[in-house]
Formats: sequence, C-alpha cells, structure tokens
Amino acid sequence: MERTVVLIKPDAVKRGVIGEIITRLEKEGFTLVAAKFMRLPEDLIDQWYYHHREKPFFPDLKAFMTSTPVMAMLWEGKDIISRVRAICGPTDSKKAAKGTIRGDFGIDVQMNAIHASENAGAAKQELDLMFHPHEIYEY
Ligand code: IDP
Ligand code: MG
Repeated sequence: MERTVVLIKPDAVKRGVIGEIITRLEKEGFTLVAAKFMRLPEDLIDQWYYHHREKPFFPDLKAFMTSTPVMAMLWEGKDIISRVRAICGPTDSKKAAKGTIRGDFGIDVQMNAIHASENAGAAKQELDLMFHPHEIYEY
C-alpha cells in the first residue's frame, strides 16, 4: 500500500484546525500509521526543502515552519500520494478551490495549512527524515 507524509503547518496549528484536517483524511478512507507533534529542527527543514534553499523566500519559509510545532503524519492508502495532493489544492491557498484543504484553511502561498509528499521519491525521503521504523504502526 502506498504511503505519504503530511505535515499540518504552523498556520493551521495556530488556527486550531488539526482535527478538521485529520477528519478529511479519515473520511477519504486513509489509514494513519504514524504521527508526532513536534517543532522541526532547522537542519531537517534544510533537507526537507533542499530544492528551495536558494529561493528568496527560503529564510522566511524556515522561520514560518519553526514558529510552532507541526503535526507530522504518515498516511497509507491506495494511490494516496496523488489523492492527497488533489484534496490539498495548489500551493497558493488564494488559488485553491473551496472544498480543498488549502482553499478552506490556507492563507496564502507560504501559509498553506498542509504539506503533502509530491511523488513516491519524495514520500520515501520524507518518511526516512521524519520517522524511525519503530514509530510506524504495521497493521
Ligand atoms: P507544495 O507544498 O505545494 O509542494 P512547493 O513549491 O514544493 O509547494 O513549496 C514548498 C513550500 O514552500 C510551500 O508549500 C510553501 O509553504 C512554500 N512556498 C512555495 N513557494 C513560495 C513562495 O513563492 N513564497 C513563499 N513561500 C513559498
Ligand atoms: Mg513540494
């Protein structure tokens, strides 16, 4: 079964919609297999967003991502990577349709409520960065 890494980002944590976002994933029929509420270390963010390290917005993104703990989760389901990306909506919350997670809970292009792995390679890398094998529930 396919797995994807989801982070509920600091803007959504501050707004108190962790539960609502988890409910949406549960209603899709996906299974939660690992979770932790934690403040991300800076070196983890450097690896997570390695492809953005030269962008002008990177220092700001890093400050945002460490401003509160995030809810880091591993979810499992059929075709889950593309299905979660679809219910997330596009990166810019202002362009995201109502009914998508970013459309309903995001604020702008940076504060967009949620991270979801982009493809299978990213999902594997993010899983390895975020979770130890003993933190993952095997049904
Ligand atoms: P994604 O999260 O939709 O995959 P990416 O392009 O991979 O989008 O960017 C990672 C994260 O970096 C975004 O979710 C957002 O928080 C932040 N970000 C992306 N582009 C911008 C920008 O132009 N300004 C500020 N933050 C950005
Ligand atoms: Mg991305």
